Amino acid sequence: MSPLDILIVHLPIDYGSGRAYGLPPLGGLYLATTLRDAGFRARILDASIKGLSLPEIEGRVKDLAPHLLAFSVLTPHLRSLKTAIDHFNTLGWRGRIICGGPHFNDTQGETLDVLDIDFAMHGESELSLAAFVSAFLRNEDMSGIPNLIRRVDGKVVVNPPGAFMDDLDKLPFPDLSLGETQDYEMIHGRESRAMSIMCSRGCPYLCTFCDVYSVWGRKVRTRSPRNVVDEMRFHHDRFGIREFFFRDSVFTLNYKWVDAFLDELEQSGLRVTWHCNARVDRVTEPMLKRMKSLGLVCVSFGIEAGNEEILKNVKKGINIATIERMVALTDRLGLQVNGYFMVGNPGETPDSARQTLDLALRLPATFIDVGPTVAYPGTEVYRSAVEGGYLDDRKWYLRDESMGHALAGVIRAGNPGQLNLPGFPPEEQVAFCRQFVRRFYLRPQTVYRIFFKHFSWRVMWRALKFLPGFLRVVLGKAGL
Ligand code: B12
Ligand code: SF4
Repeated sequence: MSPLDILIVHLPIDYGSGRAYGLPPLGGLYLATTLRDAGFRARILDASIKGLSLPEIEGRVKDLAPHLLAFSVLTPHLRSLKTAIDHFNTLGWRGRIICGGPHFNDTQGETLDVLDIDFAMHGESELSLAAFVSAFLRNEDMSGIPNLIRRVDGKVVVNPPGAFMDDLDKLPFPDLSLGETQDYEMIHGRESRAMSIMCSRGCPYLCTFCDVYSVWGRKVRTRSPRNVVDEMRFHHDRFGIREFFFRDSVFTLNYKWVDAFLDELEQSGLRVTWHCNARVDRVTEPMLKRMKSLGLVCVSFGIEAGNEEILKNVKKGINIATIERMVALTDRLGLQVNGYFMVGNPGETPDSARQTLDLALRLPATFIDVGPTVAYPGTEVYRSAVEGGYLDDRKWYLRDESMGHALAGVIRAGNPGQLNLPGFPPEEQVAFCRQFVRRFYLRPQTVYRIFFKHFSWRVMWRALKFLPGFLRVVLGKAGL
């Protein structure tokens, strides 16, 4: 086999953690597919979903022998990224390394100072990475490549960003066959295989903890409904995928677009199951009903807090009455609700956190996802945490220690980027999150909702496999 031009790797946060449930990483897939279409030999290795160990990753890299190794990086991956880079450098790895992803959008050149790599990229990268790979392989000048971060004479130079792509229909359909990626499934999915999909990039809202704008900006760009349904058909026909999760920040943002999409989906005759993210103030009864009639099974709402003051502090733009009304409506229409909650935003106290838990217990939600607020660099919460002195170390993300993260929605460990709030320190926030998960899931209503109200053998089987690990984490026997 001839060597690859580039291998794009999504690293695990913890090496050797074993296979997890989850969906394909769209970042790496879009990049690899764009590069393939531009004539390069590109592949993707999702070491995150497989929870590979470093020697296993090394083995795959040696087999594929790419000229370029590309890592897709969220802030919590910095520790495993540094370990990987040191490892490959120690091995005398002769290829070059480039990194990109949300972390580099926030910190741009800074991280190059602590990582022994030559290249990184910030921002939307499909076109700029293709330009880079071409220049790299031909040994051409790189000064004009948008978004590139590199060293010139030992100094880090950040090239200016390129314009966002305005016609997202020009993106290729992310091609799963560029990885060993045929076995993705959601823990609460109805089918044996599922795919992530995105119809838009950008979000106009201002939630202070959110890092989405650093990659995509506030202006929303949207694919045409026909193009999205064509993509669904592509995954369906080529890989037998019948379940999709729309990862858009707010799938229901534009009511006209949603209508046009549903028209296309109806006309296509595709029989699929799907999930989406939405805001409680951007859904209506007729819309939810029609979405359900065309395969929607679960809506994930960003609820965040059960205290009006905290909702205001994070600029969420919703109130508790709307949350209660719309979650009840969604449930009444026979859809499942997944609620995203946070603990430890500015102003949070143990009392306000308890109000959030009370709200979660009151709502007819089937699933929740709760974690402590982490001040990702680039977000407003980061800036206010630095100003308010809530971060013990403003460069916490460069610290060589465990980055806590959620394990399938269950908080496993603390994170040095949590806010050290008066009267509510990070360890208590983590302990509270565990209690939150325990109180929500280990009660008859939730068991009924998950297993009996929407009965599925697949969900039952996955839950049984997942149960021992889940109990170990929520009962505090693993992680900390
Ligand atoms: C889907 C999603 C997930 C899924 C991932 C499933 C999967 N396999 O993809 C799940 C639920 C598992 C997840 C988990 C987490 N996520 Co998440 N997630 C998202 C979400 C909603 C969409 C990601 C996506 O698919 N984007 C679409 C693709 C096309 O964009 P992209 O990946 O950014 O890639 C583009 C560029 O970044 C760049 N790029 C990316 N990789 C590379 C690599 C190279 C070499 C180059 C040059 C460029 C480049 O080019 C790409 C194309 O333009 C984003 C928010 C958002 N709207 O982006 C948050 C987001 C990425 N997640 C975030 C976080 C914090 C997490 C968690 C840490 C949360 C937690 N506490 O547990 C975990 C980490 C899990 C892990 N093990 O890595 C943050 C990241 C913040 C940061 N600075 O790191 C985001 C931005 C949301 C937020 N909170 O603001 N997440
Ligand atoms: S949390 Fe959701 S609604 Fe708020 S800014 Fe981020 S993506 Fe937009």
